[in-house]
Amino acid sequence: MTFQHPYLSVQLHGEQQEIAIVTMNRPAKRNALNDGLILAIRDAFQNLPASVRAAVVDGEGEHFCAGLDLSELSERDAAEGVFHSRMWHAALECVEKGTVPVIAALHGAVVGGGLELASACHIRVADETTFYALPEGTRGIFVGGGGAVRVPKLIGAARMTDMMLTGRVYNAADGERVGLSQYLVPGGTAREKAIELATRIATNARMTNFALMHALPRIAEQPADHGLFTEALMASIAQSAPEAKERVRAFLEGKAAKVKKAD
Ligand code: 1HE
Repeated sequence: MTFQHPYLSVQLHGEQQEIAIVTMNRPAKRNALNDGLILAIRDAFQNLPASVRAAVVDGEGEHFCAGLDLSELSERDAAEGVFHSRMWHAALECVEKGTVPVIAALHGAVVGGGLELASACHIRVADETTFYALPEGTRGIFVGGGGAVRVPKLIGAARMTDMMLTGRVYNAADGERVGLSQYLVPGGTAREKAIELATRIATNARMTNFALMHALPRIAEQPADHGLFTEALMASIAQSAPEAKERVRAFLEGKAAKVKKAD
């Protein structure tokens, strides 16, 4: 355990302690994100130990996360609401644009702010019990944790509009079909699969992981000509790292794994 918080734990995993497992631990409230918990997520990602190369986020209990803690919503005026949303933005930015790739291990409810948190991660692994919703629409509010930006990038604005206008709930299989998750695994195995992926990601060259986290999303938002220019710069920086040269040499000398046919 590297991080002390009543509702959040960070455990290190792997031979070199290269995986951080960040677990929301407020199951009695379905891991509802109160201010303390969202700030703890920010602090955890800002202070990952130097050994960490990939992280997993999951939730204790029957559900990944029930979203914003609605019991804290009632007393906020408009200005406080803006600052509260900006606080979420800053916290989830630490997940998305931090130091290491983050994999969300999903089960049960992934709703509202829980889906916003999952969307800030780089890969989502869902087990068969997972379901997704944006109940903000029916609660008379709006997304405020970056969902308006990140969820349409996964599933398109039309599907998000439908989820919020109609309260539509996606099950795990349909969630994978539309792009909410990249992996669908048997019930109870999302964490295990996420750790397996994180372990593999942790062996990548650091500059490649950096490029995927920091260059790729920015290139996606640039005009094509700018994107191609940024890509050329990033490619050149990545390939000039000694680690990249070693990896390519190892392949040419027959010492590195080939790409295998998919199962
Ligand atoms: C909560 C919350 C919460 C549960 N805030 N307390 N999110 C929502 O609108 C989803 C609201 N939650 C639910 O629909 C359900 O709780 C679940 C489908 C997630 C889980 O159902 P279940 O039957 O397993 O649990 P439960 O009995 O509903 O809840 C257990 C306890 O957790 C109960 O408290 P208790 O004191 O009566 O035991 C619930 O009140 C409490 N609880 N969810 C506060 N969300 C940055 S903007 C983001 C905007 C949003 O995220 S809006 C969407 C909010």
